[in-house]
Amino acid sequence: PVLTAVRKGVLTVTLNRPEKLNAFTEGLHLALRSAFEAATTEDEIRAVLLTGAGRAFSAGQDLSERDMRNGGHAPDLGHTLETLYNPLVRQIRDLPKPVVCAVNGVAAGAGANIAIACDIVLAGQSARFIQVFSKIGLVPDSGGTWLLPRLIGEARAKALTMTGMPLPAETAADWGMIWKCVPDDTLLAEATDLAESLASGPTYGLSLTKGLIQDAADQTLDAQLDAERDLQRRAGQSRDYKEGVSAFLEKRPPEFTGT
Ligand code: LHQ
Repeated sequence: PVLTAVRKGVLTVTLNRPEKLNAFTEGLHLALRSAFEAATTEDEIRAVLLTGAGRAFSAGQDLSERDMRNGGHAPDLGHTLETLYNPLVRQIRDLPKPVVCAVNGVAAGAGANIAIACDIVLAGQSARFIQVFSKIGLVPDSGGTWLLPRLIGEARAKALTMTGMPLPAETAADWGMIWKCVPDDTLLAEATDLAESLASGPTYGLSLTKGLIQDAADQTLDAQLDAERDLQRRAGQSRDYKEGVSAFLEKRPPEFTGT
């Protein structure tokens, strides 16, 4: 259910159930989990690109696994979140490497919130983000209730989640919910270029930056100033900092190693 390939330091992870709009099954979750585990442990991987095969990014949870007709019992969705969705969101946020997401079509439900959990999100012009949960009586999950108000503010977050109205990629970019909206036919090339350029960048410093920005959401300015002091001290000891300054002074492109 997931395709993976490593090239130029980028692990590309493609959700691959196109006939079901890349809806999440347990099998897809477990394959994704292995891919992110590899991204965590393998030094040659310095950035991740997440995208979907076919015309959708992901339609969220596969609802055919949730059929309660004919007397089927209501499943424990808390368990599903605890064991499958929450670990995935944590893997994306905790990975000390940049995660780029190329949203190639509709991103609905958990599909939308997993997309926006990534560090830099590009979407094709035809993509739409749908907080579809309210259509089936659920609450937004996969971090959506935390991320959305921070990205777009409470007013827009409440309206999107309570109406389930599709948000076009261009508006998502205007609102600051994603990094940018690009033509469909250049999306993958642009996202790949970005991921490759991050992968050849000072990835140790980028990982510290990712952590600082994420932690800021629930820190005071005072605490954040202290954290910047501590992490800048560490970044200042890196080979990449030395290389970056040397390359600048020697008027040549830097060769970063991520150390
Ligand atoms: C699907 C799905 C799908 C199965 C399209 N499942 N087959 C977390 C924890 C635990 C449990 C509950 O949920 C969660 C979080 C969630 O993600 S809840 C939200 C679940 N997702 C949805 O409710 C979205 C359902 N899908 C849709 O509303 C539409 O398919 C969208 C708006 C995504 C796309 O619409 P269209 O472009 O018109 O495509 P389509 O509806 O024709 O779908 C194409 C095929 O994909 C179709 O199969 P078929 O065999 O008839 O061709 C759909 O049945 C299938 N599909 N989403 N979630």
